[in-house]
Amino acid sequence: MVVTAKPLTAHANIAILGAGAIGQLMYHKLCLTGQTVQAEQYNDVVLIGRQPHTQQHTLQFTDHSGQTHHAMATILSSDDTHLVNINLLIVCVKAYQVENALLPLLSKLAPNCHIVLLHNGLGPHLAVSEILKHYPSLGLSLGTTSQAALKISQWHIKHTGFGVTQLGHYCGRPLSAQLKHRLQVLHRDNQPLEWYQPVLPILWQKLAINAVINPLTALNKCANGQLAAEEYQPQINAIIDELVDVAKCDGIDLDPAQLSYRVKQVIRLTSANFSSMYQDVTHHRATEIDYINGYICQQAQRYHLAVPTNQSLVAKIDALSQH
Ligand code: KPL
Repeated sequence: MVVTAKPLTAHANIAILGAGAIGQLMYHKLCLTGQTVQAEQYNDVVLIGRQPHTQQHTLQFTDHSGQTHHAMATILSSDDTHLVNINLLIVCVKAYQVENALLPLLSKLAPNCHIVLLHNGLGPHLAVSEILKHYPSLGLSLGTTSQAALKISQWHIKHTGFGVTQLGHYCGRPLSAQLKHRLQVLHRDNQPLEWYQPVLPILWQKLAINAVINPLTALNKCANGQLAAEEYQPQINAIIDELVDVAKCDGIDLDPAQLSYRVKQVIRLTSANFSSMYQDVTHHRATEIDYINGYICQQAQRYHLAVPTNQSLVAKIDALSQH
C-alpha cells in the first residue's frame, strides 16, 4: 500500500518529532498504513528528523502478521518554514533528547500548536512546562505507550509490541476536540487509547514499571520474563516502596500492592522482550536511567528522602554504560 506524501496544507497537520522506531510506528498508525480494513487514508502527517534539508523517504512497516507495507513520508528539517502549519506535535525522541530537540522548534510551530511528550521516564515535562509559560497559546499533554517497534533498518520498522497508549493534558491550551478526534485512529485493533485527568499518576505507574524492568534486565543481561524469578522480588519491592514514598511527597498516591501486581503483569506480558535499557547498554547507547530511577532520586532529594535501592541502580547503570 503506498500513501503519496503531499505538501502540508493549512489545516490539521501533525508532526512527529523523532524518526526512531516509536516515531515511525506513530507515523504508520496515524496514517493508517498497514491497515487491512477499508479505511480513510490520512496524509496530514510528517516526521521531523535531524537532517539539514527536508526529504521524502519510502518507509516500510512490517505488521504483526509479517506483511510489509510502504508509505512515502515527508521528513521535515527543523528549519522548514512549513513547521508553521503544525498544530499537533508528538515528541517521540528519548527523554534525554527532548529539550534539545523541542525547544528550538517552539517559536516555529503554529501559534496554537499542541505538544504531546511520549517517552519513557519523567522529568522533561518540568523544563518544557516552564518554557511554555512564554508561549501561552501552546498546550502540553503527556503520555506513554506500551506499543513497541524494532528498527530493521533506518526506514523500516517491525511492530513488535501491542498495548495501551495513555494520554492526558498537563498545561496550557487544551487539545482541541478536532485533534482529539483525529488521535482516535490510534485506538484500533484492540490497542486502546485512554485519556486521563490528571495524567501524572498514570505516568508514575509507568515509571514504576520502567524503574523495575529496565535497570534489572540491563544489569542481569536478561529478557523481561526472567525477572519473574523469586530471587528478584526483594529488590523489586524495595524499588517500588521507595518510588511510592517519593510520589506521595509529589502529591501522587499510589498503592504498592497494585503497582507490584501491575509490574508482574508487564513482566509476564513482555516476557520475551529485551527492555529498551538492556538494548541501549548492549549497543553502547546513552540510557534513560536519569529519567527513570534517576528521576526518583532527584525528587527524593527535594523531599529529603532516602532511596538507596534506586540510587544504587543509577550508579550501577552509569558504571556499566562507561565500560
Ligand atoms: O517500556 C519498556 C521498555 O523496555 O522501555 C518495557 C515496558 C519495560 C517493555 O520492555
